[in-house]
Amino acid sequence: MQINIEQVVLEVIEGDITRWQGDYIVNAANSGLYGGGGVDGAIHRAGGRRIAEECAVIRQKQGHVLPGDAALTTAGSLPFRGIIHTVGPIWKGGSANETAILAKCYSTSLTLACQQGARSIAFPNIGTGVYNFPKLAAAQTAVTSVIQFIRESGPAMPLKLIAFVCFEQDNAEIYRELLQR
Ligand code: AR6
Repeated sequence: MQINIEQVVLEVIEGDITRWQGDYIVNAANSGLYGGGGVDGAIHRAGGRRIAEECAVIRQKQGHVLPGDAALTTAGSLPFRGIIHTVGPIWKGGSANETAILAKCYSTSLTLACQQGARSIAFPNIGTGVYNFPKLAAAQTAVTSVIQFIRESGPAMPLKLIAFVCFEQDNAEIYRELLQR
């Protein structure tokens, strides 16, 4: 399912983000960039140990990545131009700035992608697995943040395709419904 916002295609896909085709994929990482379960585990497994080695270099150079921030590595053996590792908020009931942090994950990742001249990027449903962010609220934040970024960036923005890759069917349905509105 696709919609257009000011020359940019927003797409909802169901599946494994490591199988997507495009320039950059976003990883839902932890602050230490240590790898883990969920989409993080899938990306590290599929891309090989070079990704973990690059994450270790980032950790040594700049310390932990704060929630809402992002760091860039190559994609190892995956066929992407790179991987943007962003750190979502751990859900603590909603009063710990979780929504603003999640929105920042999307805008920071998009900024980083644009700096690289990316034409396409795919996001997983950041925060909605191990970190427990409620799915509907997370999708609303993701869509709002991405649309706001597109509107603020204007036509010079290199990104032409932004995909929401949903591993779970219920998330895909939530995104389809939100984008149809
Ligand atoms: N492709 C796309 N989405 C996926 C895939 C995949 N291959 N596998 C899982 N998902 P999570 P978080 C979905 O837990 O909540 C890690 O251990 C999954 O169904 O991966 O931000 C990190 O190291 C869910 O909808 O990320 C951190 O410690 C979404 O990805 C922590 O988990 C996010 O779930 C981050 O937790």
